[in-house]
Amino acid sequence: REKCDSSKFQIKHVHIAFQDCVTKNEDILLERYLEGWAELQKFINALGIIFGFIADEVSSKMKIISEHQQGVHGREYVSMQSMIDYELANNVVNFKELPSDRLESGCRTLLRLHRALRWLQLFLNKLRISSENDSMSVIGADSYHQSLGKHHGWFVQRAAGIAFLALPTRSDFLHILCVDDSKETKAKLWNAVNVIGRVYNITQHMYERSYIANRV
Ligand code: 1PZ
Repeated sequence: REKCDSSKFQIKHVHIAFQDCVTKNEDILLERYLEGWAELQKFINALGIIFGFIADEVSSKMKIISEHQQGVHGREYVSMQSMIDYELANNVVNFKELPSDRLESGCRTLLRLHRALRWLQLFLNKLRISSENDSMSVIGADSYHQSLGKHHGWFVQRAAGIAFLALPTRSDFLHILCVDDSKETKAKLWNAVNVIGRVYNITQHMYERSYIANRV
């Protein structure tokens, strides 16, 4: 087995990025938020090629947001609130899919990542309270049905179901996470769950205030 080194995934990096993306007045800085996702992608990649379609989906959503950031209205895409305000004021929020030559809105795209973050929060918490013989597939699927799965059609749900079945055993999973089965790990997971939960809640409130949290 390979040793964990700093070039690889570290739960600490996820924690730091999602912690730092929150500003004093409870806005979210998109660049740091995307860095948190970039770190999560390393983890998805470490799980193996079966999870490639999930990594690709995360990449494509991240790419849309960074294209907005690099576009002519890039200044409006510094924080989540500025993005929402700009897109609503200019009537460019879309929730249906667009023709391929047009960029999906930032609000629509971020909502997908936001819902996936809720899955991660539930998942890490279930992992934290799990014990040696618990199945990662069950933990993953249960978290999914309580969150992200509610927003997916049957085809994506089936694909996700297959991905969960391919998750490694709990001890291999902890190894890929670069942690061991200890009290210290449970504390790290608890901290990550809380930081992710905070980002999730702030985002959710921002979307609710703008009446776009329940759009499809
Ligand atoms: C640990 C790895 C297992 C994670 C499994 C989580 C469940 C993943 C199911 C992902 C299916 C991806 C296929 C494409 C789905 C898209 O249809 C939707 C809606 O986007 P639209 O089609 O409306 O443009 N995309 C999403 O919902 C974004 C999902 C991202 C999933 C990321 C989960 C990874 C979490 C981090 C893991 C460390």
